[in-house]
Amino acid sequence: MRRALTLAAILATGATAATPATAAAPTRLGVEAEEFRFTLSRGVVTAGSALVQLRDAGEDPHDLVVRRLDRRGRPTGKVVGFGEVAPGEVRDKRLTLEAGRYQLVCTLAGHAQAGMRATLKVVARRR
Ligand SMILES: [Cu+2]
Repeated sequence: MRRALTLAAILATGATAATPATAAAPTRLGVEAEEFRFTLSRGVVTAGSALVQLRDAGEDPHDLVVRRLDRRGRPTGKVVGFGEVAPGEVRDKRLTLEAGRYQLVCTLAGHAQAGMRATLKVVARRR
């Protein structure tokens, strides 16, 4: 009986980790950088703590800057930079996201203009 309960607890924990809507679990967002685009693991995340993983899947260095956009699409508030990553490199950062829209850009010369920009939608957490 005790063994069954332990197993149930493990299964419940696993289910929690896989469900982004669960209160305690941070949202995970993967961002793959390559020439010349970002590929996001999802386009919409829930507000709150988010674990963002940048991976350079290309052949050149890239960086990632995340900034919140106001209603008119202008950058507002804090800017979060991941710094430059080399091909094959992975960098994690924990961000606190508010509901709204965020812009993701590579700030290396010419990269954003060539297509390294993406938009992330952040929706309010359900109560
Ligand atoms: Cu780039």
